Amino acid sequence: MTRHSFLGGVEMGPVGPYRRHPLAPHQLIADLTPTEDAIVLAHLGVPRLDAERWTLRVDGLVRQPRTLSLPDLLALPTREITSFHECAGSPLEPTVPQRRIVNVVWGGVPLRAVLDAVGVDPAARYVWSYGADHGTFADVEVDAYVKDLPLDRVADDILLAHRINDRPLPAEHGYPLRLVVPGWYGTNSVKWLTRLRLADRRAPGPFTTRFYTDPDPERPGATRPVWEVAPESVIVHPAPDAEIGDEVSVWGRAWGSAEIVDVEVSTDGGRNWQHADVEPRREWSWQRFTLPWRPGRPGRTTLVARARDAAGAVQPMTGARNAVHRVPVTVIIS
Ligand SMILES: Nc1nc2c(c(=O)[nH]1)N[C@H]1C(S)=C(S)[C@@H](COP(=O)(O)O)O[C@H]1N2
Ligand SMILES: [Mo]
Repeated sequence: MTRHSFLGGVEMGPVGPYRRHPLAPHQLIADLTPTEDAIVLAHLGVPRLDAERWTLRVDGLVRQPRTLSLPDLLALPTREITSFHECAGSPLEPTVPQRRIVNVVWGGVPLRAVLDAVGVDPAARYVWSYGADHGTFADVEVDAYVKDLPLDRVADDILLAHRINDRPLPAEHGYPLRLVVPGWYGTNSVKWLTRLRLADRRAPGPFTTRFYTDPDPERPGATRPVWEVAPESVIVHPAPDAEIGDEVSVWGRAWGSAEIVDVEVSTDGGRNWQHADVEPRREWSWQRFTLPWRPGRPGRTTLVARARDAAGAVQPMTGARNAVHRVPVTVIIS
């Protein structure tokens, strides 16, 4: 990989006070997650960037390479996108569900506008995105966090975001500018962007070739990148170990790259299933599902939810990052 030298020595800081536990599923009460409750993931630490010195370089297979300042970018038309934002979990344990999920409003410049301004060469097929952060992850030396994105995914919803929930990005979320790829796992939304490079192939480097690659179910022995979010759901209410009376409204959140068209809820640990009511998707927002439940008999039981997306994919019961969420409860009937 080419050395990432144009920024000079970027100072890296710890994740600091922002290294906190994500909200548990039963805490996902707000439709829009406040920024102070949003997940923060940083493999290499948090670079503290000086916006006055910061620039975004756009080069590679383009007609007119450009270097943009923050005022240049802020002068372009912006748009807002509400989207779920989920971490794929540790790339070292890719099948362990973490359920680090929030729903936020991003504000920024559509990537498309910047690509149109530089003129993309017809030979280009990918956008490589470089973060300013560097360091060591899992014993691998990293010059810069780099991810790639196929050009055919670049629609108007992909943002060079400078705002989250109506405020400038805090350092932890990528100040001054980050990529946001709505509907894809968070790992693809490169923070602290310094460079976009158009290329005719996928990016080399540990975060595209070694980490964040899954076995490809359609091609035995091959891998595929951790891009699209598999269908998933969590039960928000009732909370784990709640005591349930005669009637309760079981509800939760469901999301995925493809719209969720069905959520089934089991109130007996996964033996029998009932269709919940699922609200349609707005933009890339998570979708609420609801099932009224009148428990028939008292005692301990486990609630389970499983989502199905428009492409027909269903959440697996175990063994995957999007495996079903289970909530043990006690039914008390007087
Ligand atoms: N430059 C850079 N971008 C990054 C990362 C990183 O370590 N470095 N982590 C990624 C991961 S794994 C996730 S889940 C999201 C998290 O974004 P957030 O911290 O703003 O919630 O950022 C992604 N972008
Ligand atoms: Mo992540």
